[in-house]
Amino acid sequence: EDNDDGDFGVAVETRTRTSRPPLYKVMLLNDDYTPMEFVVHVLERFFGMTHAEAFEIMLTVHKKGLAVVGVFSHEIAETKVTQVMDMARRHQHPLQCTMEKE
Ligand code: NFA
Repeated sequence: EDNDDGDFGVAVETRTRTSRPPLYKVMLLNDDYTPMEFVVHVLERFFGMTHAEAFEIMLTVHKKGLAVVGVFSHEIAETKVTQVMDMARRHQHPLQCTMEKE
């Protein structure tokens, strides 16, 4: 028969680069009214820090105005921000927690 198309059928695989999902910095902001012990408690409770770690980060926020307290996926970061803001509101403290794409 006369229907050979000459294709040797060599497989060609092209590499596809897969990007990681973006990460978000969760930050705590200083204010003049939230008690230091409350901030330490929040950092222990929602960010899994030891008391010593939490105290150190709290002091950084107090002295520098803000600090990154963790880096997470978008959904986890949003949950952390909500947990901190709800806790602060329940205790009537003006503590602010925000997130920002890394
Ligand atoms: N600046 C607050 C105070 O002197 C403590 C504080 C630390 C508040 C970190 C917010 C964040 N009581």
